[in-house]
Amino acid sequence: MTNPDFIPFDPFVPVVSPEEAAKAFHAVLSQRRSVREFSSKEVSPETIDALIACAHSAPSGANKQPWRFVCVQNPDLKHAIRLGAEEEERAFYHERAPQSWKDALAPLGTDEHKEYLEIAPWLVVVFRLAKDEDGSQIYYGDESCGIATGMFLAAAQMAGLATLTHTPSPMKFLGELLNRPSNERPYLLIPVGYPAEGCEVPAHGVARKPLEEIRTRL
Ligand code: IYR
Repeated sequence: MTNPDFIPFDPFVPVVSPEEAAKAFHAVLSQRRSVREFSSKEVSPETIDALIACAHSAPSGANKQPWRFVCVQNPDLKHAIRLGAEEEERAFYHERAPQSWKDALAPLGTDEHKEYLEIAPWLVVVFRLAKDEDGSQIYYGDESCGIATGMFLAAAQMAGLATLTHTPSPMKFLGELLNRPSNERPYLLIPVGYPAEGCEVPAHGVARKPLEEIRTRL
């Protein structure tokens, strides 16, 4: 018997073959790079909303949709976020990070200075629900937020926008600065905008391990 709570599924059908469709998508995604030099060129709030709608289409454990996106455009708030992040990063680079981690980061040329947090037109801060608003449990919150965030990044790439997945650690200051409820945990800070003119990215980041190394066919 048909379940009355179910509706017919309306699958998306690409106009080209599955292989062609996937390769076309890969052609777009393969040009994505994490960017640390942003232009201050504006991006409309409607554009950011469209990216969030893409992220919000993600699957989640028990359809709990345990993500919240806080979109910061206000210069004073961006300044405060920069100061908070730089404080954490200073401690990271000068006290907390083991030498092996700093060595691994050396090719990126990163340090505690994060001026891009004020230059990018938007800082999209992703929060993960630790408990649902009604106090009920969240299932696979990390996985769900990871998938949604990946879809956000892919959508930004599709829109010709640059992003950075920034994780100042610990990120507790973000919940405080942005006045978030106690059931939310900061998950990721994503500056979104256009790359600065003449923006450079680490050469080594283009290289991907061969597919054969990361894929097993059985
Ligand atoms: N959060 C620091 C350090 C850092 C860590 C990783 I793992 C990176 O891939 C890049 C940076 C920073 O943003 O500088």
